[in-house]
Amino acid sequence: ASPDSSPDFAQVRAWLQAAQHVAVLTGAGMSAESGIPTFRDAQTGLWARFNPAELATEEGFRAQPELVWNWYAERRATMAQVEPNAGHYAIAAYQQRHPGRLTVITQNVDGLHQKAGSTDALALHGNIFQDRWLDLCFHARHSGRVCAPDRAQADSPPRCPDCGNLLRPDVVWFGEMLPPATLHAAEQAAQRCTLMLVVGTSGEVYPAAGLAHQARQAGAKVVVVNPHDSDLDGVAHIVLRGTAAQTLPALLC
Ligand code: BJW
Repeated sequence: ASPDSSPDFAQVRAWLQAAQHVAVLTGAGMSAESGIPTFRDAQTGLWARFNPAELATEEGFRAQPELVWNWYAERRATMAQVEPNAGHYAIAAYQQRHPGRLTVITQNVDGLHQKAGSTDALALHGNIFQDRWLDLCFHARHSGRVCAPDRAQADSPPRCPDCGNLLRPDVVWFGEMLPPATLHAAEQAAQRCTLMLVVGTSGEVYPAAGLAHQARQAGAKVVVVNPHDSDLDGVAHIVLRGTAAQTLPALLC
């Protein structure tokens, strides 16, 4: 039988129809069918081939800025070429049909929800297409002007020509705080939603995964959409075993 005809699927459709507010928490699996690799899938995940301590921490960047900068430049180039999939579009279309009813909370840095039309997506782990200073820029602080980074060296992070400060990708690495206002808005959405869909995340990374626990504790129905087991299956009332691009269009139509 097709998953759309299962009783579980019908139950989730009924919850969606009755929902006053829906939160959708997404992870890397949301963008897998757009062609972006996940982090922790066994064969294809980035952490199967690359070391997160080296590439996704501030210490790693300070130790090998060129290596980390180039790894992000490659991923940025891949992400700039891909398109949202049917799952991203289904969420955005639902938001258009029901203004104010659905909040997207994403761990993804790829901007695909935004590209699909979900303009107010809460990006918990930042945006790979933006950079920021690694340290408070001495030059910018003293001149009162925004410093123009020197981008002459294509293979290394742009530097402040005066104080040597480096640009880094504006993403959240391990051990770093999430952007406080974004996390606060996500926590509010988790606590006020009556239904949370948890799509394409292993649920291994906190505080993002904690939002599903918060939603459940506040009384929301929690539904996991994932083709494989995840750490948040136990938090869910219903687990739909399917992919984002297949399941969400049928669910949110
Ligand atoms: C499909 C599919 C399809 C496949 N359809 N599904 C012990 C030691 C050290 C640290 C900690 C610790 N315990 C807790 C911590 C904290 C740490 C953490 O949680 N670590 C755990 C891993 C143990 N968290 C942090 O450090 C966070 N910050 C923090 O806690 O700050 C506290 C603080 C307070 C005060 C001062 C300072 C700090 C920050 C976490 C940042 C995570 N960053 C990354 C990189 C972002 C930039 C980049 O892209 O490079 O974020 S790591 C990576 O993991 C990325 C993701 O957003 C995040 C989550 O991964 P996600 O999205 O769940 O992907 P996967 O691959 O894990 O799962 C994919 C899923 O999709 C799978 O389930 C598949 O089955 C499924 N799937 N195809 C639907 N088609």
